[in-house]
Amino acid sequence: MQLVRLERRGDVAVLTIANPPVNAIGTAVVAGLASAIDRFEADRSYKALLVHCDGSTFVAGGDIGSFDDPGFSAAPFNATLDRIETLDRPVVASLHGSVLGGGLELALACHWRVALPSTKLGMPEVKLGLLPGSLGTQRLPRVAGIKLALDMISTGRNISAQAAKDAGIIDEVSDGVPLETGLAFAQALISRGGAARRISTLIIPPGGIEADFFATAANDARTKKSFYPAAAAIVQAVQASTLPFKDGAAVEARLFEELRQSRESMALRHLFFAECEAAKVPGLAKDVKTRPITKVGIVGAGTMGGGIAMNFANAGIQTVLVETSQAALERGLGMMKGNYEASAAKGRLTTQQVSQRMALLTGSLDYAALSDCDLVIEAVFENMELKKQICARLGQVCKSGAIIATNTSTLDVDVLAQATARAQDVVGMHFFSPANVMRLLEVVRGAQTAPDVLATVMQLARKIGKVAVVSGVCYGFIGNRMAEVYMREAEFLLMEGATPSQIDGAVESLGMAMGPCRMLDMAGIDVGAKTVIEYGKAGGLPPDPTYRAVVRRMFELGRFGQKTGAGYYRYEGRKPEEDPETARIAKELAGTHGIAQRSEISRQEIIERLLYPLINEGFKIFEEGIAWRPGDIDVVWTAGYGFPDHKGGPMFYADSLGLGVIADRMAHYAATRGNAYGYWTLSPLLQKQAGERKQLIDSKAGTS
Ligand code: T1G
Repeated sequence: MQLVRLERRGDVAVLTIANPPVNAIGTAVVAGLASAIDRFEADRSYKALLVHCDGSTFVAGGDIGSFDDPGFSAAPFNATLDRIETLDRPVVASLHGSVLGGGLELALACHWRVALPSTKLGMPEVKLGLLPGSLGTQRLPRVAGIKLALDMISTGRNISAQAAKDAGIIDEVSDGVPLETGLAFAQALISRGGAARRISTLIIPPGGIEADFFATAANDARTKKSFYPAAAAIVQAVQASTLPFKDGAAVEARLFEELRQSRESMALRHLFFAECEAAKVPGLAKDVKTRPITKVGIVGAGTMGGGIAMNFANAGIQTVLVETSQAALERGLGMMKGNYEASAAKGRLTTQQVSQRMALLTGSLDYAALSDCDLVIEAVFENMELKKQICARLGQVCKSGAIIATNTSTLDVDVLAQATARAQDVVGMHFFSPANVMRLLEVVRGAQTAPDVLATVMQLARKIGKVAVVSGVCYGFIGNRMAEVYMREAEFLLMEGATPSQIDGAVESLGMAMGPCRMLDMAGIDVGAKTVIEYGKAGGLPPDPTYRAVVRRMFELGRFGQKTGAGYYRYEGRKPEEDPETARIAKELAGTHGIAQRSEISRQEIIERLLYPLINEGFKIFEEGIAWRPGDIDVVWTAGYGFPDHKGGPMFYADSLGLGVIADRMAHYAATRGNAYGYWTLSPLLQKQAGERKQLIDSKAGTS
């Protein structure tokens, strides 16, 4: 199929890019553009050139995959943009869909721009650790002003067609078919003798902004986004738009190339594709028929049930919550209303939207209210017996073909599926608290989960704005199973004399959003303790009396974290303060269990003991086929647990550290701390890859 066509429509040459699925600009498209421009230049019978795209969107950016090519260069595309801009007859871009990155840069090199009302425009390169590398940092400020340009490029946010018109980025918003609206605009231009307009010739008026504007922006980038080199580079590149165009272009080119080769950008580009891959279910045909979901039921209107319900109301799906008492039901509905009203107070929702969403949320004390739901999710607290009873009732009450989902965070989905007596309809949907905010959704496929159930839930996840990752059945699935070993070492370190802030500070210095102690204090030490206790009942705990001794002691003492004002930290409101009581508890436990305390525990040791077992567990999860791809594990930990995305997630980070380093340090801790319970035993895959000096990405392990 021809990626770029040039066809005649009267005295307008129509250049069509057809490179599904998003018309990304790669070398072949650039070559097609160049030859189309050659033909347009040679044929003087054309009075104007119209640039548009086939498919669902105008160009949505440069081909991200091509940025890893050693020989990549933005120069050919940039030279083509210069040719377009210097054409001596008017060039019109007709825009639709998501006009992003290189797509918007292509549009800005044209002389005129018309867009459908639903068009979104943006420069999201910063989300990939990059900056616009095809003159976007030079043209956008010239046409939209420095401030809006810097805001759009620094945040990567999209703007609407109307906002783009108001800002002078596009010339007209008109509904219809992009080809026809573009042709109409071009023909009108020809008949009124419209000229070519070249943004690169515009001069940014000096003095148009505060004298310290860029200095402030640069300082903000350096202090608030210190893990993201693109933030400061973007300020420099946009500031260079105040120079002559060619000089600014040279600054942009240098900075783009530096960022393209940065570890941070490689990590973020890896995550972009990992998120796309995570949505795919190996072996499942793309066109498998999904089950319609028009009404959802939630059992339990507590923190999780209410948060889960809000996701569906936000997507316009009717949702009924079932509780055991009117008081609990009203508490749940009231909490949701309060959340919406808080969003409205911040201007994120209108009062009308609050009412619309609340109208979609109803409550009942009777399971019969679930009988017409297409999907029912149980979201009661983590107790296997209770969940089995509820699943058995749902197996009876839910209509034929309804999907039954459990929000369990660690329990065996297959056991719950059996309890329903319709295991083929059952799947795990593990939301992360707060469920209406956290993007991650672990979709747990049971042994008998029907393929169309999996496909339906994966499709529904996108609709409610979640990043879904499929997990097999094991204790804690992907995220919590890895978090378990991470918390294990955190608590050993506490008993050995490290403080919560030393432990949290160590991993937060790498970019973790929140260290283990603050994380569990927020999620609730009682929640953490109960999962450990349940796991013990299921026979899953190592026969190690010191295992998670701290969280169990905290639970006994009623120190549940933020919710009780004390946990690993003491809380004045939400602010964590070191609590001498925690050190006393840890010291007492150390004494009970004969654990030697140390006054000095290095930051490096804390980082290694927290992250290397976590990575090792990720290797096991991959080689056992619990996760289909290492990237799935990276998505879980960056979208659900605050692992730094500029490090690409734990598995990408392992490869960048070097598997040999991890293997050596695991062996060191096995030797110095003892390995009676296998805490430091390497996964066979990690052992193999490290031994062969290979990376994880070189392995073909795991099962599809
Ligand atoms: N390059 C390569 N592949 C891309 C791509 C891109 N820019 N955008 C999407 N895809 C693939 C994606 O991997 C998936 O593939 C399929 O398209 C559908 O994507 C030069 C340097 C456009 C809003 O960052 O935000 O331009 O899995 O499932 O939900 O200076 O894709 O099907 O095989 O996400 O409808 C800037 C990234 C690049 C836009 C559509 N542009 N893409 O969402 O589909 S850098 C971006 C998106 C740049 C210039 C700089 C979204 C979308 P597969 P999808 P969607």
